[in-house]
Amino acid sequence: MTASLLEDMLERTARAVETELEALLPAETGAHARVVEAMRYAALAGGKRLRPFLLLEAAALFDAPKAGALRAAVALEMVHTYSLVHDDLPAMDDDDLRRGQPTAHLKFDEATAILAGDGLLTLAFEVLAHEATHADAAVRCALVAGLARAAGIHGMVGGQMIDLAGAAAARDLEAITRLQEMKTGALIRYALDAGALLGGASAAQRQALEAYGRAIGLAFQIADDILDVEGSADDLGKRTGKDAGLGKATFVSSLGLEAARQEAATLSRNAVNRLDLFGERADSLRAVARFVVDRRV
Ligand code: GRG
Repeated sequence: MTASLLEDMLERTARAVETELEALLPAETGAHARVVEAMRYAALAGGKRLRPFLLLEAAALFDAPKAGALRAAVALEMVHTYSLVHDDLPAMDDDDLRRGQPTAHLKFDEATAILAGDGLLTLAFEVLAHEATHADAAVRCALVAGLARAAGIHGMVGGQMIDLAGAAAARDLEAITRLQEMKTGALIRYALDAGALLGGASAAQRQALEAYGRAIGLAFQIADDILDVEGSADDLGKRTGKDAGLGKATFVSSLGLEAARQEAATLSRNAVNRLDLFGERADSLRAVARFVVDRRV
C-alpha cells in the first residue's frame, strides 16, 4: 500500500471518528454545558486519530461489525484526548499549544480542563459498556477491563508518573523503554487488542497483533522524540524542543539521533514481520508501521 493511499484512509477514518464523536458528545445546554464545550473543544480539534485507525483496521481483519468497532475506536480516542488535556496542565507539562490551538486550560480554565479530561475518561467507559458496542456482554467487559488496564497505573498513568517523577533522572535505555511502553505504548497495544476482541481473534492472532502493537508503539515514541528535536511547532501543532529543555531522558538523548532513527526503522520492520499470518488483509497495518517512523506530524 502506498503512503498516499494510507493518508486517504487515515483521512476517511478521521472524518468517521469525528462524526461519531459529534453523535456521542453533542453540545449541551444547562448549568454544566461549559464542561461539555471543553470536552468537545479538545476532542474535535483534529489529531491524526491513529489509535482509532489501528483499532478499526485490526477489527476489520476479522470482519467485526463496523458500527461497534467505531464506538470502541471513539472511546479509545476519548481516553487519549483526556491524557493530552491533563498532560498539558500547568501541574504537568504546562503547554500552551495542542493540535494547533490553545490548550484546553488556556481556552477555558484549569478547573474546567481537569473536569473535561475526567468527563472524557468516564464517557469512554460508558460508550464501551453500551450494548451497541458489541452484542456479547463478555466482550464488552473485556474491552472495558482492557482499556482500564492500559490507561491505568500499570499503563499510561503509571508511565506518566515515572516520567514526571524524574524529569532529570539518569535513565538507561531499558528504563526509557519500560517507561514508554507504559506511557505511550499501552494505549497503542490496546487499540490492536480491542480490534482482536471485537473480531473474536484466536490466541495466535491476538499474540501477533500484540507483538505488532509493541513494536509500533516504541517506533512511534522514538519518532516522537526525533520530531521533538527536528520538527516544527507549525507542522506538529505543539511546541518542540521540550524534552531537551526539561533535561528528559529520551531515545534520542540515550542513543543519539542516527541510532534512534535506525532503531525505529528496525522496530518498524519487525512490526511488519509480525503480520504474516494475516496475509494481504493487513496491508494497511503494514503501511502504518512505515508511517509511524516516516511521519512529519
Ligand atoms: C495525563 C495520565 C496522563 C497521561 C499523559 C500520553 C501522555 C500521557 C502524554 C502526552 C505527552 C506526549 C507528547 C507523549 C508522546 C507521544 C504522544 C502520546 C504523542 C501524542 O499523540 P499523537 O501524536 O497526537 O497521536 P494526536 O494529536 O495526533 O492525537
